[in-house]
Amino acid sequence: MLEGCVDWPEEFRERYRAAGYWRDETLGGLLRGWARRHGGRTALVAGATRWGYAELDRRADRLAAGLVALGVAAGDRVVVHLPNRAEFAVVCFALFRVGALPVLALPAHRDAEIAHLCRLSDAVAYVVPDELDGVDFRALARRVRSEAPSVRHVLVAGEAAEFVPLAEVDGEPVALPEPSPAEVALLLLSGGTTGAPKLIPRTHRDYGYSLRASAEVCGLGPGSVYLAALPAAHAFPLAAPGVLGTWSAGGTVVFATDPSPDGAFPLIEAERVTITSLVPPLAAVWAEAAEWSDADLSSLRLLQVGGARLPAASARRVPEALGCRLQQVFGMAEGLVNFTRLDDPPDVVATTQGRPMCPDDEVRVVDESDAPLPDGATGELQVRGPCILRGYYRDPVANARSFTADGFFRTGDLVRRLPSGHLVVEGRRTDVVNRGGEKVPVEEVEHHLLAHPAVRDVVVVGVPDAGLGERTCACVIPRAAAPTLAELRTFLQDRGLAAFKFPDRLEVLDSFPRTGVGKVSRRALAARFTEPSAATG
Ligand code: J2J
Repeated sequence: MLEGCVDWPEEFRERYRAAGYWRDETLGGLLRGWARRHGGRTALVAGATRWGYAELDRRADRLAAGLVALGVAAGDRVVVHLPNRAEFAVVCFALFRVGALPVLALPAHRDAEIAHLCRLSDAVAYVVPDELDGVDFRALARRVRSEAPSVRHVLVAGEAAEFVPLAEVDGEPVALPEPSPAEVALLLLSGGTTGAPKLIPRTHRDYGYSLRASAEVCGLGPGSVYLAALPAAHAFPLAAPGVLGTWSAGGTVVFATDPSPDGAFPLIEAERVTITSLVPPLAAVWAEAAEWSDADLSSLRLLQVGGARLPAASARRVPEALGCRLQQVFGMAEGLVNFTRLDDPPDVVATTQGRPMCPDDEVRVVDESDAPLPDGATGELQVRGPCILRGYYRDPVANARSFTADGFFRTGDLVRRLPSGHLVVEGRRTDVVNRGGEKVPVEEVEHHLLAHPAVRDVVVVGVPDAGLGERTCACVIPRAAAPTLAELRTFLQDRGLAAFKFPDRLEVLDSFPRTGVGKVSRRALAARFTEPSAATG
């Protein structure tokens, strides 16, 4: 296995192979099989682009040849920073075939996150669009390159300036050695952990199983049309079952670049979309828009909602407004995915976040000292299974904290398990604010804010928000004159942090409440600011 990764112990590898979860397959090889089986069917619709499976397969081979000619080799890491465009799919599959690993950055990430990812992974290449939402990604690439010397190539989808145009990375397909199915295929970003993004190694065979099983749970088939409304680089729209699961079932993927009703509804109507996945705030916006929109959404069969807790009232209203079924999905890039099932009673779908995808996912709910709790009691969720990582990439310190001695992953989520095995998410233990599905690691934000000259000390906490579930509040002890919220946001923007991490609110304090052992009490601070305040802005 790739250096810096932790493999499953032999006993578990045997078990997962014997049970048929893990197969001798690679992600690049899967596309070959899909192209053989569904060659003429439409795999991908993205803007004016409409490719069949055979076309996607052919393009992946040509790009793989071009990458090899550039010097990209098996085991290399490549930071892929592309929005929902056709190139996203071709780049990923070309890399899978080379045996190089895409590191999937989110479109919202900026200098701070990208430089961190490039350095952490020693990326040899960085793939960007020319521009997106008014941001020049070539300028971003120039800055990142100056901080991450390992990046030898910047590949640009579109106008490349001094860099390499992605369209010219092309060659006659060459025979490449097939990577081992046990090898790491890609590195996903962790959303749920403290501090800067961590990298999650996913192997060909564990990801292959995950997307196939997700597609089965969701009843996908060749008639399924999946709308990728959320960024495809995120684990939920990528493979739960998302883009890859839809292809494993022979269906069609439609890429949206704008997930709002204005962007998505016309695509649903035009392409007869049958399934999509959303975060809760977006689902609420869609439900509201469906009341006045005259777009024909009647093809929609299943709406998956996940990434953050969906309030039960929304869970009842959303499917009715959109005229489809709801499925709650509680997943994590670390591998566990829970789904409510298509035959679960409506009440279970409305009030739980589903049960684990795999029959051999081992789930336990524990108290503060890791002692197992009975069903119905709330505690931390710990999991082990065929798709669940055994260690973050190159992070022994985080690994010592995040895994138990017997290999269970400490999710940091506080849940309650029902006798049926369904889980109800009650909160989080780790310091991440879940801002409507976008995960804000508060320590990372605090670290940046502490560099502001007017900030003596700062704690960022989550406060309840009707729309997002939670939003961030920066509690600042100033040096002299207090900074304004706008100043802090501009400061973080200048430091190249993704905009969703900017604080939504500012509270200026003289001191922080402390716990009995003298640590700042985040809980007491958050409780203090659960009501809106006039002091923002
Ligand atoms: C409450 N909290 C949830 C839910 C995720 C499928 C779906 C989502 C993700 C994802 C994913 C939640 N209710 N329904 O990777 O494959 C919070 C939990 C979790 C963290 C993981 C997938 N669904 N969460 O959101 O890695 O706190 O993955 O630990 O981004 O999101 O975040 P992330």
